[in-house]
Amino acid sequence: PSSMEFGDDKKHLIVVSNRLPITISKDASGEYHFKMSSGGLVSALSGFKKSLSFTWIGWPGFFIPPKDRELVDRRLMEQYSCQAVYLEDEVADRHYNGFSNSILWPLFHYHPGEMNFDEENWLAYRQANMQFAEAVRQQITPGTMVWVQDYHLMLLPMLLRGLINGNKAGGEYTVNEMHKITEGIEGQVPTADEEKIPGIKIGFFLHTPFPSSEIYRHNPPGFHTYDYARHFLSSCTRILGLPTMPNGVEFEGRMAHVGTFPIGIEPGSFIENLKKDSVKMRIAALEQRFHGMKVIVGVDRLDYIKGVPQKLHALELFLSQHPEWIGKVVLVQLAVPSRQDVEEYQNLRSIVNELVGRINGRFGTVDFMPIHFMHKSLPFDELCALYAVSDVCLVTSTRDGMNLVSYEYIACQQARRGVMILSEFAGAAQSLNGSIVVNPWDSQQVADAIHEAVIRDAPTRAENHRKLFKYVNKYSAAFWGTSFIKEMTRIKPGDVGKDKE
Ligand code: GDG
Repeated sequence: PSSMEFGDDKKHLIVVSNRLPITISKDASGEYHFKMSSGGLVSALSGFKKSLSFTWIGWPGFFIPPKDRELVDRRLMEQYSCQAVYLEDEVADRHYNGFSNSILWPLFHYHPGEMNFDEENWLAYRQANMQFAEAVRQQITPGTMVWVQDYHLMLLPMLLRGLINGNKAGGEYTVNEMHKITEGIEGQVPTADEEKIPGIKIGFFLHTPFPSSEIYRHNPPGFHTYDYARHFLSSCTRILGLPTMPNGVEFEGRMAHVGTFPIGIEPGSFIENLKKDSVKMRIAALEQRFHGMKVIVGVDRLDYIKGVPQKLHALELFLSQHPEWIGKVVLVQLAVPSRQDVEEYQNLRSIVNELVGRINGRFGTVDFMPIHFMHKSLPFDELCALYAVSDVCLVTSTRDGMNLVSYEYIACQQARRGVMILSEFAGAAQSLNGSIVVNPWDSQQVADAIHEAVIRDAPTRAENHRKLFKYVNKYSAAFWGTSFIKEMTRIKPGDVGKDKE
């Protein structure tokens, strides 16, 4: 996008996410190393680097001793325009594992059974959000736009409003009250700044689903799908009694605009990667390896929302009902280790290990195993090659904000035109028209979809892939980021009610 899209002035954008987009490491000699991470948000933002100046604020990923911080800060700011928020170990652990991933994550994905509430974790969540708010406040100047990412930082918009307006830190507590609440937790606590800074816009994007009517006291205005936005607004009305309209909610005399912004990928990076000789050679080797077989690919973080046990049950049912396919269909399941400090993730790992063992034991032979299971992450080249050689991609999430794996598979299927089987509970199911949509709890339906996918004729596959590919190309990560920022630029305080939907 040209700078014209955002107006003539080069705007300053602060992106805030739990983790910085830089991987920092410290070697044995104590020297620090910095590497840009890859990811949806990083590539989405690179799309409009020219028209905006931006600073990224986040946690560096591990404890950095105070004596090293000046050096780290300098490198981060000079090379990457990044500012670190230094959290004490206990605050970071309780904020990330304890509250974000043991309360908000299961709650937003309809997994109340996996929720573990602990008051101290909630206090650490507030504490971390306050430290982020203070870090952001130090970077803002009149007219700055702040874009907060995801469920780790849901108090941040409210706290920041409180800090920059110098009065209340949001609806319930003043900064001093919060200070008292968080007493006993190590770390820096911001104090209210009396000086007002005009024209600050704060945007928030939630990368997870937003469930139907639950209790939340915060202010997130961007969602992947229309349903999530609607759930949020009806929660505001039903639980908090706030006045809402289809595209916004009024809170403490302010209007918060609410909109739908489906995220995407940068398809070009996958398409270009498939053209590399090394990747082509790897594709050829894998095709040789799976010659005469249909390959189903599964790529999921090993998280209970991804429905990996449901996927395995369905595969088992398919093989038991269609024994003619035993030896001819293989599931390559990549399960990326995730949040291994949280007990529920350890339990899930045992369940999945047992199921894989049982199904391989039941249908496997000396020459053949129906499931190739990997509990690790693969290099990008290997991932692309795997997507490219697979005939089917199977996503059975029981809840998933969007699911970018489905987009990536489609981007890598220009030659093979494989079949996308997608859970109706993934946000992506609402946009990826051309997929076979299934209910992951209905093993029979998923087993039937697998059968349909492996026998589907080439013209039908090509027709569906054409539709899917067109969508994935248009609704890219850059499109997502640009639309959000454009919307933030466009909205004027108080004009929510006048907007068209
Ligand atoms: C959250 C929401 C929403 C996976 N294994 C490897 C690897 N990956 C990469 C994939 C993909 C990403 O991880 C996974 O993204 P998803 O969107 O599928 O899922 P979450 O991690 O749960 O993301 C989700 C998303 O936020 C964005 O808003 O869509 O619903 O849950 O990019 O490629 N990459 C490499 N090796 C691996 O082994 N290189």
